[in-house]
Amino acid sequence: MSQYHALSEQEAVEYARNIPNFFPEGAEFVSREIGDGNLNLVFHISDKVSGKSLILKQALPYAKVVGESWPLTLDRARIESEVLLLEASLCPELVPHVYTYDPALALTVMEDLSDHTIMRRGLIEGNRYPLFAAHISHFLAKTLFYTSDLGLNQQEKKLKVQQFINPELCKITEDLIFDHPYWNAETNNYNPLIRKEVEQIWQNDKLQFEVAVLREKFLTHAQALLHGDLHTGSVFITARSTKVIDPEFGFYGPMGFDIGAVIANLLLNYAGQEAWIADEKARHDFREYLLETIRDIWTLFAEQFQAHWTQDGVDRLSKVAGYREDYMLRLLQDSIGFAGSKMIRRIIGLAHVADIQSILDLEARARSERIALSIGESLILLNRHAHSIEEVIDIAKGALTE
Ligand code: SR1
Ligand code: MG
Repeated sequence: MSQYHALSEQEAVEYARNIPNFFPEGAEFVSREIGDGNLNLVFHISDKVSGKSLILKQALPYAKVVGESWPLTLDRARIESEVLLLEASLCPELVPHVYTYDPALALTVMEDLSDHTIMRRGLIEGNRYPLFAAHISHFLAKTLFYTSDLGLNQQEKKLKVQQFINPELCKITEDLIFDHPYWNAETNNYNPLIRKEVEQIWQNDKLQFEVAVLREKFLTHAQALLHGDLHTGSVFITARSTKVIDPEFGFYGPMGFDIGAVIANLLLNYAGQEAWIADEKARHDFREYLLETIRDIWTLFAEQFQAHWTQDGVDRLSKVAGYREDYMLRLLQDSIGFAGSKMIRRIIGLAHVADIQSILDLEARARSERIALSIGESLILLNRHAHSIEEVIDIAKGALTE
């Protein structure tokens, strides 16, 4: 890593110019640093003449959201590029194409998806994505089944656990999702108008117990290769296409963590719509669309995951009577619990989501935050007792009437 330094825009252009067989001779480059995430530099490089373009994504040796005082491993760039390649072997149409990875600069060269929109932004604007449920359930079923002990030889799986060991990024999740939001931690960042609700969460022993159980699963349950940060900011989307990006938090963990992340982020948007859609009927309809999407995601995921199980299950014991049904129920319960914890962290913890944070009026924002906290809390308390995705829908509807 001795060659490593953060690229300037000019250096990014020079780097792109030297990528073999991509840009033609005489290219006229335009470069923009477009990284708006918490951790990395992202350069969009295009050639005005040919119209060709690509993305250079470079990991910084610290968390950009906090600054140089929070050092962070560059190995996450390797993890991200290797997860993307593995995902591409399972569902190539759902991830960006990786052209090359440069370990010395912790830099990945990948397909430009600027004809897509970041899904979080699209949802805030009230756009609907009718194919998303089909696409994301396909992504989840494929990536989770075929990297687990169900779909992969168990010795091979253990080597993958080793390949994707990601302690530093997991530590961020362990702290920011499962620990800090539940006490008066310095990293927390919440709207002063919801202080009462936040303190109630800090004093809720039943809730804290469930969070401890979820955290234990996150720490110990190496079930499948996860994306690890599958929120709607990690999805590029159009009406016809879905691309899952940014798997730098990838590691072997509990499957429900990825499924729960998708559900949580749709519900955070559901809560934020309090402020975005003024007309009551239109707001109700959009929220119904979000709930329908959640129902479809779980139903389609469960169908496809079980079809993979029946067709490609490698483990004799996975055919034991009742095991598959029991596994699917535990998966649903985990997904619900993780969804709840992912909602609460976005309201109380360090990193928020634009669906709610960009509501400028603090009173209006607090209304959305209370809805999100109420749903998150109910999902966590429900998790180990849940039997159906319908219970999630009922909780979300109920939170509007409190
Ligand atoms: C310090 S990183 C904060 C958050 O950004 C990422 O997207 C993850 O969700 C992480 O928890
Ligand atoms: Mg990210």
